[in-house]
Order: sequence, then structure tokens, then C-alpha cells
Amino acid sequence: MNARTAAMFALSLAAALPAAAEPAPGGFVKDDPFTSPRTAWYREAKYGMFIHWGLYAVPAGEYNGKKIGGIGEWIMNNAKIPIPEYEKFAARFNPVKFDAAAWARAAKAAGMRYLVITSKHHDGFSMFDTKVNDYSIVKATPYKRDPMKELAAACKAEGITFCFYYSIMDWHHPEANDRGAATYIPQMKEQLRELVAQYDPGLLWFDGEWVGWWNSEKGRDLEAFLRGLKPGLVINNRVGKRKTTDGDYETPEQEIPKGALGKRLWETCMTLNDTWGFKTDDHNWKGPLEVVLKLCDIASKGGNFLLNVGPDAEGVIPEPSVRILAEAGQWVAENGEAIYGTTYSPVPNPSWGRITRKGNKLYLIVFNWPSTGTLSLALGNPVGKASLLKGGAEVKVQKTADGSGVELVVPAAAPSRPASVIVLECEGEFQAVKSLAERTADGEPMPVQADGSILLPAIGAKLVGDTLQIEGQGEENIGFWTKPGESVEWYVQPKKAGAFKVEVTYACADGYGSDYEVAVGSEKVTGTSAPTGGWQDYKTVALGTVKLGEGKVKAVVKPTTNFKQALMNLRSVKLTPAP
Ligand code: FHN
Repeated sequence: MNARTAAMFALSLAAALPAAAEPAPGGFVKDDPFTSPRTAWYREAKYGMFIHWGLYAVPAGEYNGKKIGGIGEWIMNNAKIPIPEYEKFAARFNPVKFDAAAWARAAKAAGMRYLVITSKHHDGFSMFDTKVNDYSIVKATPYKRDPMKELAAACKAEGITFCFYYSIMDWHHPEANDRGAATYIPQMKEQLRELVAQYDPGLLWFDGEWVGWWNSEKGRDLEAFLRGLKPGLVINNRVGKRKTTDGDYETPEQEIPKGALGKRLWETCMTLNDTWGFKTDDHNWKGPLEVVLKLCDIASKGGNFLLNVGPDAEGVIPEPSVRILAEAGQWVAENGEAIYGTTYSPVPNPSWGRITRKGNKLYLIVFNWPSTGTLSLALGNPVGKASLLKGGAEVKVQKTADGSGVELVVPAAAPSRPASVIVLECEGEFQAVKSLAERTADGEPMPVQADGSILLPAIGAKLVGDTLQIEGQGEENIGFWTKPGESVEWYVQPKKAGAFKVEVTYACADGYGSDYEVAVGSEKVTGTSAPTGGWQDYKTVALGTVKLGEGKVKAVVKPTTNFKQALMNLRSVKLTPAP
């Protein structure tokens, strides 16, 4: 079908189409997606499979013998393929190896509980049985079947919520623009009515909303229309213009927000390699470890993870995708209780891992299992029991003497790889204890241990300078100390006045180092950061003693003379009552 025919057909159809179904009488009263029963399945599911599948799988990143850069599903745009030329891919699209049950099984094995597939991407080609036009897999390809019908049934059989992606932007439709919107939008609504009526999706994932002719008013109208079709539908924010009032949740793409987005649902969508639609030459796969760590990071911030696969033109999901997702799925099968149905933790994520919350339980997802046998957590709550999620073995938990939170005593070996989960039952409303860095920022002293000693750790320091950085996870250090004018500081307030031994734990590579001082109140001791064998080869040196009263004073470490490129990687300073 050429552009002129398409235009004539669209105009004739617009005249024939029933006025798209308007929302239910009284329209749609927006409930709060963060707590609505409507989104309960979505908040439980947490992890979904994104599938980009369409005509673009035929060229698969190559056109006229040339590799086309960019994401595979944009080849029509990136290679500037004229519509009549692109339409010819339809005659070559015959996914005879498509196996809906195998796709649903792959999602299940991954631990994914919903699936979002492209019903129509920007190229305007419909991957479902539509009556609105003939530019579809049923009418324009030798395949002639409706794969979406089969996939919806297969997902249902596996207990996976079936959902659709739909692009507002349409490069094929002659009226998908400012001038023709009045014609195009009713046809778009009719296709959406078909999708809801024929396949009963749990969620509609809009995209392509950035086009200039789409606006918030049209978005609100479309959302009300859809809520009228199916009040329980979950809809993303790209139905409008990605405002926080649009749809039910935010959609960061290829990135993970730094933290929770308050009382707003969100979902990171991400490719498993570097393209959404299939490309023969994209083998840059994320591994199972990265998938698991991203899933935990996202869940700890209250997000969902929608991870993409791009099936080829024969209807096959690339084997590396299936393998990677299945391997990550083994961890999810063992530890999914820490992901499904959780929300963000009221306690900041610690350096050793991530924390999710479900009711009065915290799930401590430990990436860096401690060699010291203990884990600290800045939690102010009274705590109940703690146990390993895998196997249920009890974990001893006690409040720390210095009020910095709780300490858990853990077995020597991590129960799971790449992350182990401890379930901590809490009482009452969650109270996060200030982190050590927050205490220093507020001028509060570092905690005093039961023996009177005071640890000044990297993570509790105030960094005075713009190149200093906290590095590492689990046993952090202060690094990038490349400017002699930069220093670090803490506050100190001994329980009892007296003399304190000063020890420094640091690492330094050959060719670097400097003389430095540790000033505590009006007293100071000095040292030289001689090489220790490497930037991660730590050693502890005693620098002498300082006399301290019971008042609060500042402790400051700074380079003095003979500065050679960098001072050190500083793990901690420790003050111990001297006999
Ligand atoms: O342009 C699309 C792209 O092809 C892909 O579908 C992604 C997936 O979220 N969305 C748009 C880019 O933001």
C-alpha cells in the first residue's frame, strides 16, 4: 500500500469508524496509583519482560548492504527508508519459528511476572489483528496469523500478566501529524479499543509521545478514554507528556534513579544488549550478575524493572538473552521474596548492599558478604528476629552500644551468589538512624564504642575538597587525595577524658605519599604515608597519643610536606584509650 492509497483509505475509514467509545459516564476519577487496588498486581510483579518485535527484525540493522547505526527498531528513520520501500519488509516477514509457549516459559524462568510487547512501534506496523488498516502481520505478511493472540494465551497459562506497548508517533500513517491528528487519533483509539477488547492487557505502555502534535490535553483525553474501556488498566506516563500526573507511573529509560521517587510508582526499562529491536551484530550483552544487581537496586528504590529482549524475524528470542535471563532467574527463584511486592526501604541503602521493605520486614540484600562476620545497619527501630532467607537459619541481631543502629552477626560463608538475603523483622514505624556522614555534617561526634575507643571511618568523614572521593563498598576508603590542600574531618567526644592512641589504616602505591598530620582538638600527631604495596594494600600504623578532654572537638587529617602526587587511600583513623 503506497502513501496515497493509505491516505485515501484512512480518510474513508475515518468517515466509517464509530465515534471512538467515550469514557464511562462521569469519566474517570483518578485514584492514587501508589496505593490503588488497580496497581496491586503491578506493585507485586516488580519484574517484567519487554519485547520489541516488528518489521525492523527483517533488516536487523542492515539496509542496502550497509550496517545502520542506532537501535534496530529505528532503522526506517536512521536509514531514511521511504515508506514504500519499508513496506516491502512485510512480504519477507514470516516468523515460522515463533513459539508463544517458549516465550512465556522464558519469561517465567527469568522470574518475570509481566510481559510488555510492541503492538505497534513507530513504524506504524501492527503486530496484532486490527481492522483499522491492512498494515498488519495478519493482512500484510505471508504469516497471516495473530501472534499476539497466541502470546496472550501462553502468558495466561504461565500466570504472567500480558501487556502492550503502543507508539503514538507513527511514521507510516499519513495523518499522524498536526494537520491530520483529527483523523489519526480516532483510528489510534479504535486500535486501542481492539487491543483491550481482543487481548485484555493488564497494562498499556505508551511511547512516542514526544511528537509536537501530541500534548497533555490529548493525553488526558486518551487516558480517560482508556479508563472508560477498562477501569483496572495500568498506564504509563507516556500516555501524556511524561508529567507526574500522567498515567500511573514514571518511565526512566536505560537508567536507574538515584533513589525512590517519593510516593510515585516508577519502572526502569532497559535493553539487555544495546538495542530494543533485533540487530544481527549487537552482542553486547549484560551478564546475569549485572541483571540481578540492577533488579535489587531498582527494587530497593521502589521501582519495577522492565528488561528487553528483541526477537529475530523468524520469531526466535536470541539464545544469549534466554540464557542470561534464566541464569539471573535462578537467583530470583531463590530470593524473589526480597523483590516481589516490596517497596523502597526507609533505611538508606548501605555500602554492603540494598534493602527492600514489605510490611514490617526489611530484606537485607547483601552484595559484599562481610569478612568480619558482622553487618551494621543504621536502623533505629526495635528489632525482632533475623534469619537467612535461604534455609531460614537465625541471624543474631543486636542494637549497637553507640546507638548507631543494629549489628547482625552472620555466618562466614555467603548463602547465595551474587547476593544473599537476610530477613529482618522490625517493630513499630521504621526510623532510620542518621548515617555517620550525616552525623558529621550535623556536627555530631562519631559513636564511642563500649571500650571507649572511637572509630573515624571513611564513610563518616566530611571531605573538604573537590577531588576527594569515597571509594569501595563494604570497606570504604577515601581516595583521589591528589591535592595537598584537601583534608578530611570528623567530630570526636570521648566518654572519658584521657590519653588516646592514634592509629591510621591506609594504603599507598609506590611513587606516591606525603608527610601528614592528624590533629584532634589542640593536639596532633604526624606520620608519613610510605608505600604499602598498592592502592588496596592496607596497613595500620600507630602515630602516637593525644590527650583529650570530655568536650567535643574536631579531628582533621591533612597532608603537610613532601607531597608526592597523592597522599593515601585512607580507610580509617582510630582513637583508643591509652593505658
Ligand atoms: O523510540 C523508542 C525506542 O525505539 C524504544 O521503544 C524505547 C523503549 O522505551 N522508547 C523510545 C525511546 O525512548
